[in-house]
Amino acid sequence: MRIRQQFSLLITNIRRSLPPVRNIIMSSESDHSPAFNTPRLVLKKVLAKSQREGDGAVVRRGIGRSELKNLDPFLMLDHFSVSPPGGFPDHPHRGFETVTYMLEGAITHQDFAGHKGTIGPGDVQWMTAGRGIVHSEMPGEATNKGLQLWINLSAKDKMIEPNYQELLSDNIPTAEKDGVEVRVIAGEAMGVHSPVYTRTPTMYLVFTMMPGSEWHQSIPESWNSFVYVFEGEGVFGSPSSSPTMPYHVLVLSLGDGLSVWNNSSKPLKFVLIGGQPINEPVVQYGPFVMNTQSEIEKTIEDYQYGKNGFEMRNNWRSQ
Ligand code: FJE
Ligand code: FE
Repeated sequence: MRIRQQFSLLITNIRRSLPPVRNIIMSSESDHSPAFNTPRLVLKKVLAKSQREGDGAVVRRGIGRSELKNLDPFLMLDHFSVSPPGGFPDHPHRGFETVTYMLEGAITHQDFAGHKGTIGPGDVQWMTAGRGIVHSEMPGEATNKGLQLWINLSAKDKMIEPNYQELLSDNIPTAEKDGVEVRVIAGEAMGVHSPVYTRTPTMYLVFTMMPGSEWHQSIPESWNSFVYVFEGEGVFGSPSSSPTMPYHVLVLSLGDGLSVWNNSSKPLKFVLIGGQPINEPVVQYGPFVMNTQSEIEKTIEDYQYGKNGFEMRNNWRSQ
C-alpha cells in the first residue's frame, strides 16, 4: 500500500480549515464481496440527447430534462461541448450551486466581483451562487467538454454569500484498486475523502473501470443518486441487467450501495452522484431557484435593479 499525503491544497477562499488529504491509495487486496443490505437497482434509464444551449454550445442534458426533473437535490446535469466563438456569456444565478468538472479543453470563468479563473482537464470549480452571482463561462481554443451539475440549496442557505472552491486535478483525491480508479470530487470512496465543503450533503465520484473489473460502492441509504455514463459500457445494479451505453442517466432506487461490472473489452467511465434530499418546494425560473413564486419575483426585481446581492451587476461586463 502506498499513501501520499497532500497538505497544500490549491483551494481558494474556502471557509474552514481542511483536514489533510490522503491523495493516492493503491492496494492489492482482492475483496469483491458487496456488503450491502439493500443494493440499489436502476429505476429509470434515460438517454441525454444533444440540444443547443447558451451561445452556440451543445449540451447533453441528463438531469433537468422533462423525464428527469425531480431528483432532489439535483436540478441539472449537462454534458457540455463548446467551441469559440460560442460560450455562456454574462448571466446570473441565485439559490443553488454549480459544479463544473472538465473532461477536455478549458473554461474561463469571470464574475462581477472580480473573481477569474481557468479550469482544465480533471479540474473542478464548485461555485456556490447563494444570493447572487453574475458571470461568464467561456471556452478555450478548439473543443472544450465537461460536466456541469446544479445542486439546490436549502431555504436557509439560498441567500448566503457567494463562494468558490477550485480544486485542480492534481489535488483531487484519487484511489485505485483491482482495475477500478475513483476520483473523489465530493464525499468519500476507497478510504479517501474530498476536501470540498458541500452545504447540501453530496457525493460526486468519477470512476474509470478496466475491462473485467467490478466495484461495490456504498452510498448513504436515504440519499437520491444517479449514474451518468460518458465512455464505454457497464452493467449497473444487477449482474443480469443489460449493459448501459454512453450518454445515459440511470436513476437509482434507495439503498446502501451500488454494484457495477465492466464485462466489456474497453474502459468504462461514469460519474456516480448522490445527495441528501432537501424536501422543500422548488420554484425555478431559468438561473434562479427559490422556494416560492414570490421569491422568484423578488429575485427578478433584485437582478433588474441591482439589489440584495446583485449590486455589482450595474457597472460590470466580462472582458
Ligand atoms: C444558464 C442557459 C444556459 N449548462 N453547462 C440558461 F446555457 C445556462 C448555462 C449553462 C452552462 C454553463 C456551462 Cl460552463 C456548462 C451549462 C447551462 O450557463 F445558466 C441558463 N440560465
Ligand atoms: Fe453559469
